[in-house]
Amino acid sequence: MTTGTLITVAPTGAESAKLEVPALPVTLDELLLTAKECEALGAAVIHVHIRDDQARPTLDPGRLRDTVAALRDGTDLIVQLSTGGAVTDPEANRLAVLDAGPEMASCTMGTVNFGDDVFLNRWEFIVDLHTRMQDRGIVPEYEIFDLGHLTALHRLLDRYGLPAGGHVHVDLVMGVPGGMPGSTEALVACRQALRDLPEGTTFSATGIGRSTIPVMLASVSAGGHLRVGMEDTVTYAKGRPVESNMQLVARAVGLAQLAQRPPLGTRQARELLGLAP
Ligand code: KMH
Ligand code: ZN
Repeated sequence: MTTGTLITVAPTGAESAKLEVPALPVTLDELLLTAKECEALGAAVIHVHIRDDQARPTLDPGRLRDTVAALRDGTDLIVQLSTGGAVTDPEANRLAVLDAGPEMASCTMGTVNFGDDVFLNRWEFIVDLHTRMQDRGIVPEYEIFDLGHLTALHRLLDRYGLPAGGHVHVDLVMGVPGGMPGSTEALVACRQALRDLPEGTTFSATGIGRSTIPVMLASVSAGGHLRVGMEDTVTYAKGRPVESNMQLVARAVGLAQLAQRPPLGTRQARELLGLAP
């Protein structure tokens, strides 16, 4: 059993509109302030999507580089750029995210229906992302939207080898309409499947929308870690919009402490994930 809890904050995402969710951090200043406050509360990793001047999702290379630099200068958080982007982003732009030189990047392990859209992740694209990250020493977080994505990860590691740093970390993204449900049963099924992956593989989990709390509870009780944030959850409780990402991180910290697995600091988190100190 892991002794501490890795808390990842995913503050923005690509799906919510600033007009509908005014508390969403969309400018670099808003993102940086959020990052600093979440780090002070106990987050160790930040999963980053950025927006343009109109608050629309973008993968603009210059903005990505500036964002990585600002987060690196202003915090000690592990910066994990999203290569998932928005469902409309072309593969070439998603691959180019790696040029911004983050410590970590996401790598989604398969295609999934995503509400009314399709989040496309072809096998060749996954291989490309994985091997480019190996070449550049970027540590992936494998995003798992369905049980079969873990089978794909097994195949990927078998054929192309371990990621940079040698440690395998996956994030279970549960409760997406079209993906696996955000239930204890589904989390336990994933945890069983993790046994086929290299020894020491770790997992975090996040539940979209109303599966947020059941997934947090299931993950902590199963020895997993936590991802929280307004990318995944904009309602704190029935009828109560989320006020800030900090509110979600504070709740996760409280749960981790209750479970006697307090939040990992950034140094411990780097050690866990196989990142350079
Ligand atoms: N925005 C979703 C289509 C990731 O960041 O890697 C994909 C996503 C996964 O959020
Ligand atoms: Zn994301």
